[in-house]
Amino acid sequence: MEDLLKTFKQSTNNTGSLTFIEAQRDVPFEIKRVYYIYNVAGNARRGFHAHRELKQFLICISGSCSVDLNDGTTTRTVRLQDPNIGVYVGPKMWHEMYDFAEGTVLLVLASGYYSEPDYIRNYEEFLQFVKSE
Ligand code: T46
Repeated sequence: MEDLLKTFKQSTNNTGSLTFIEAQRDVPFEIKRVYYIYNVAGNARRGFHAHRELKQFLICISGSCSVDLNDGTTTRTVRLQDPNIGVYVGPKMWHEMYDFAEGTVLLVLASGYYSEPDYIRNYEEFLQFVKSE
């Protein structure tokens, strides 16, 4: 699995920090949707799906969480805990998010509008989909 973590540009001075992300420059797609996940209980696990076509970047802009990324062969775990570091979650990547610290806000930049048919929520179906490509 190639390196999926990306450090975004940051401007810091004595008044604070500012991170900026430009579509098709800092992320390899046009951003069509932004959503964020918050108020997550520390013992909750989310995700449990892959996308057929959607490309996304996940960034913990506050707090921290862990993300398991599984391409059908290899599973990698990343800990997101820096507001200027994101993880790329492309198509055909089973992902689960867990171990959310209290107050965490997980920001997601997505290449497409919400589309339930783009989700594969069954793990066996995911493995079949990966093999068939
Ligand atoms: C993903 C991970 C990282 C909408 O109606 N519109 C939206 O744009 C989104 C993202 C979700 N929803 C609805 C669908 C469900 O009824 O909100 C509900 C919760 O979504 P879900 O259970 O899929 O949430 P997560 O945290 O498991 O997954 C989300 C994204 O859905 C998913 O695309 O990759 O975050």
